[in-house]
Amino acid sequence: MNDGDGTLAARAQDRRFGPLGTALVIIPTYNEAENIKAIVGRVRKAVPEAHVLVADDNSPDGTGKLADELAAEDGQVHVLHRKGKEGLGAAYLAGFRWGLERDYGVLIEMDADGSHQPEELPRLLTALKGADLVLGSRWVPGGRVVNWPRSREFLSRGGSTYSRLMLDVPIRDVTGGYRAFRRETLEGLGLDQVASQGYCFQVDLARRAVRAGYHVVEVPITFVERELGDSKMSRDIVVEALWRVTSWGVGERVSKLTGRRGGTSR
Ligand SMILES: Nc1nc2c(ncn2[C@@H]2O[C@H](COP(=O)(O)OP(=O)(O)OP(=O)(O)O)[C@@H](O)[C@H]2O)c(=O)[nH]1
Ligand SMILES: [Mg+2]
Repeated sequence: MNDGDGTLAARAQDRRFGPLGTALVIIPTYNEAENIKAIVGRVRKAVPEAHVLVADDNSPDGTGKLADELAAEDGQVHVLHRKGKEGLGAAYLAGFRWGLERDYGVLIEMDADGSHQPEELPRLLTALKGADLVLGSRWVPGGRVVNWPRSREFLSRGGSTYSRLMLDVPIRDVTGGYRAFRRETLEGLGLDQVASQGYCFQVDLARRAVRAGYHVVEVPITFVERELGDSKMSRDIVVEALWRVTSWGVGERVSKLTGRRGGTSR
């Protein structure tokens, strides 16, 4: 027997996965006043038993206050107010910590701008019954993007392919941010060592999950480009992703050559 994908998949099939427990949908926000009410309403309708946590970085447009209004009306909606803009990765880490301190069995990542459709969440949760981590994927058969310019698709596909080859992770959409984690998976990833902020935050978590031997499953999604509000995508985010992925990849190759163990360094 080899140690390749086939063997890992067979091992996962033999494994028993426990019940899922209550899900917490974490939605990081920075200036999403135009989107927040609609997205929370859609999540509550699509998966009524799930809770929602809005992790807001003190958005100048008052997103946090709108989220407070939603929370006042609905006991399953919660708000984590953070002091200022620190990036998507830091907001998710704070949201994960909040959820892990409580009794949630599943922690979900979802953007506020409607790109990740809450109506697809039941499919992700069904897949998680037989997995440790489920990734909503644009780049597996059946997955697609709606209303993206060619340039953006090129960047995203290229970024995923580069990361997959550089880091040797068998994942088609490694930068995507629509994901469902079992609590135990997050607990096993070493979140305290995660320093990544933007897109590479997602790459970092995915490679940690693969390295740790978790069963990661990609489920096709239809990703819809935001219609309202402004993108927080920036050149800095792309540059951070590029240099971190490159340095992880080079670091791992050097470790292999020198016989030392690599994998989760910053
Ligand atoms: N709390 C917090 N949320 C953030 C921050 N940066 C981005 N977000 C949120 O993270 C999610 C993804 O950001 P987007 O601006 O949509 O990034 P994107 O999807 O790559 O860009 P678009 O395709 O233009 O939408 C959204 O819900 C943002 O509000 C941040 O610094 N702090
Ligand atoms: Mg977006």
